[in-house]
Amino acid sequence: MIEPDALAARLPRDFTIGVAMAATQIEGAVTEGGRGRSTWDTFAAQPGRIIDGTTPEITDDHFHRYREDVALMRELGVDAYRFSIAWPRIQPEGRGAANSAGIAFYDRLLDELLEAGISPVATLFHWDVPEPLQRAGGWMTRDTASRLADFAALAADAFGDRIDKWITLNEPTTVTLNGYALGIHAPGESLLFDALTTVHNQLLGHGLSVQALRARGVKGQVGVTNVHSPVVAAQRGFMNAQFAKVFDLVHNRIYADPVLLGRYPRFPLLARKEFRALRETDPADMAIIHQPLDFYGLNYYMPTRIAVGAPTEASTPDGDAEAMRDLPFHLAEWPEYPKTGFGWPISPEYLTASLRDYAARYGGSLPPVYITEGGASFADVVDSEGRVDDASRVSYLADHIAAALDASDEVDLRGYFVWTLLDNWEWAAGLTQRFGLVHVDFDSLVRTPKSSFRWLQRVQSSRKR
Ligand code: IFM
Repeated sequence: MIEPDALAARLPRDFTIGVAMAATQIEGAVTEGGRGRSTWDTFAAQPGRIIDGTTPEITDDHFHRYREDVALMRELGVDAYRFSIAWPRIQPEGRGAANSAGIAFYDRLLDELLEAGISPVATLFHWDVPEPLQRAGGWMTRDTASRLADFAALAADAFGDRIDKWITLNEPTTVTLNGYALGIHAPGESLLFDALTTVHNQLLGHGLSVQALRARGVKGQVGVTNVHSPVVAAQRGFMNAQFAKVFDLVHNRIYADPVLLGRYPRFPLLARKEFRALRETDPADMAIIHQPLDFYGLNYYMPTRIAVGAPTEASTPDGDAEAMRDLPFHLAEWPEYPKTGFGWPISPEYLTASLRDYAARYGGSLPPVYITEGGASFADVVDSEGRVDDASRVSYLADHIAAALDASDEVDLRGYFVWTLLDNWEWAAGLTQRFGLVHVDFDSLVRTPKSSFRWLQRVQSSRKR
C-alpha cells in the first residue's frame, strides 16, 4: 500500500486533487424550486429499469444538505469540486428563460465552495436531458445540440464569473452506448449501431456550447470529458483484432478524434455500413466540433477485452443488455484481475497505458489533461464502532493516482478527481453500488467518512505547497 506521504511527495505542487459528483445522483428534491422532469426521472419510474426500484427523488438530498457536504470537502482538504448543473433545474422545459430558483441553488453552492477555498468545476451535461426534449427525440435530434448551447449561455451568464472550469459533456460514450444502443440507461433505446446519430449530435452540442461559453466571456477554462477504456482483443486472429478495433472506435475514438483532431477516424471496411451515421455528416459541423480546448477530461475505470462470437450472457459493466445478443462479438472476462463491487477489473496499469496512448495518438493536439473521474464501488458497511474500513478503495485510489502520475512524462497531467465524495444513486444500479469516500445511510441520510476519506485527507495535508 502506498503511504499518504509517499504519494503526496509525488504530486506536483499545483496538481489538483478533487472530488466529482453529478446532480441526478445526489441532489434529490426533484420537484422543488420549479425543477422540471428529466429523462432519468421518467426512466426510473418504469418498472424493472432500476435494479432496486429506487429513483432520483431523494438520493443524498444534497439539495438541502449541500452545506454539510461542502463542509466535508473542506475537511477532506480537496482543491476542487466537480459538480453538474442540473439542466431541468435551470430550464424545466429544456428551452426558454432561466428558472431563478434553480440559479439560486447553484449560487448558494458556489458561495459555499468559494468560502471554503474549493475551486468550482461545472459539468453542463451529465445525462439529465429535460423530458420535453427527450420526447422530441433527445440526442437522436440535432436540435438538442442547439438547446444545450442555449443552456450553456444561461449558465455562463449566471455563473461565468465564479466557475474555474467548464466541462460541456460528461461521457457521451455512455449516453450513446448505454442509453441509445443497449437500452440499459435512459432513455432505454436499443438501437445498436443506429444509435451513432447521438454521437454526432452530442459532439455538435459540445462545440456549440464551447462557442456559447466563450461568447459570454466566462472566466474559467473550457473542456470536455469522455470515459476512456483501452480495448484489447481476447485472442489472436484477424476477426478478434477487427472487432476490438470496432469497439475501440465506438467507445473511444469517435469522440476524441473529432474533438482533438477535427475528423472522424477511418472506419474498417467490415463495419462501414454500421458507421454510416458518422460517415455522412456535414463537414461544416466538424469546424464547430473541433474547438480549441483549455483541457481534456478523461474518466478511467477499466479496460475492455473483446472476443469474437455472440455473448452467452448479455452482461455489460453496467448491467445486462439483451441487445448485446445480436452482436457478433462480446465483452470477455479479465480473470487475472481483482474486481470492484460492480465486477469491474481493477487494473491501474491500463490508466498509464491510456494516457500514453493519448500522447501518442494526439501529440501536440492534446491540451493539458485532467483525470475527471476515477474510483470504485465496494460493499462498504458501518461496523459496530461506527467505522467504515474501505481498505480496498484506499489501494484502488493510491494505485490509480500513482499510475496516472507514471504517464506524466508524456502527458501534461494536471489533476485527478475521485469519483466520488458521497455514496450515491448509481443510475440503473440504484443505491446498490457504493463509490463514496463518505458512507451514506440512505434511510437516515447520515454521512460517515470512510477510511479512504481519512487517507486522502492525509495525502492532502502532507503535500508541500
Ligand atoms: O456514476 C458514474 C458517473 O455518473 C459517470 N461515470 C461513471 C460513474 C460510475 O459508474
